[in-house]
Amino acid sequence: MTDDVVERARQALHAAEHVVIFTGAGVSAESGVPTFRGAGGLWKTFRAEDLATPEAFARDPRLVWEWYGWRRTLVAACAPNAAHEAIARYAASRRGVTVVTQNVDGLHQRAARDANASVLALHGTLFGVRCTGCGRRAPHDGPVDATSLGTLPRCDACGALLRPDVVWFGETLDPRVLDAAFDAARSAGACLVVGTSAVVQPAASVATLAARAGATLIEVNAEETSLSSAADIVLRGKAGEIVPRLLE
Ligand code: BV8
Ligand code: ZN
Repeated sequence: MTDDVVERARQALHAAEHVVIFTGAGVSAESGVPTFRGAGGLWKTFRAEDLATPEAFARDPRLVWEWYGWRRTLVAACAPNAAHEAIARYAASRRGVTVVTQNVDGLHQRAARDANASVLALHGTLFGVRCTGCGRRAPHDGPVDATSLGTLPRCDACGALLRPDVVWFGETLDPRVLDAAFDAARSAGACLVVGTSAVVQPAASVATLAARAGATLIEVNAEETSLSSAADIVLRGKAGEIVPRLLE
């Protein structure tokens, strides 16, 4: 990747009145959080059908909680990397920047807390629960005892099982969060897509909607993706190295 391409991307971002930054698991890879697809990805070892669907939870909530508890502990030991930090500083330092993430690891939010910027999390959070009975949501970041059905977390209000506050396959996304992301995409002059294979819908439409609305599409990814051919500028490499060069 030449300085010239980086400069072109910097200029496209600078010229845009509205910028959408759309991220996936690859932005957190250098923090030590496993991605989903590709080498070392979670879906190489685990089946989404067994762990990340409402049917899986109905069948075996203990197994699902065990897996989410493991991921929570893993992510809690990770810290935001140079890409999360550069994105948070950039979003806090200029108007018209919307950060949209598919990640449930909270690392953008942890970086943004220091930089005082907000994040649209399309797929929810590992560090929250939702009641399967009354629908109440609450932060929940402690360890989960998944030794048996009886030890799983339950709702204080109605006694029903609590579930991780993430969006599983076959579930609809929170319409307010999705609409806010789509609105930002439609008005973006530039869309920076970082570390996503862009195969999960409707999330991936953030990038395609922005491109269709005329935004310059900039992809930062270690590998080629389904989006690469549609991108105006492709920056091949690690998010933690490229993103700070683009945004600072
Ligand atoms: C829905 C959250 C409506 C919880 C996740 C066929 C066609 C189109 C769609 C479908 C279809 N069949 C089924 C569907 C729908 C389905 C879907 O899209 N499936 C795909 C897989 C085909 N979508 C849904 O079910 C969605 N809901 O459609 O609702 C509906 C409802 C009912 C009835 C009818 C309709 C809900 C989807 C939500 C799924 N939830 N998980 C959890 O995490 O436990 S998805 C999962 O994938 C992740 O959470 C993540 O958010 C998401 C996206 O993955 P990526 O972030 O892109 O990660 P990935 O590993 O794939 O890629 C990493 C990238 O990083 C790679 O490109 C790699 O090269 C790069 N990289 C690695 N290291 C670095 C790097 N880049 C830079 N630097 C590095 N260092
Ligand atoms: Zn309840």
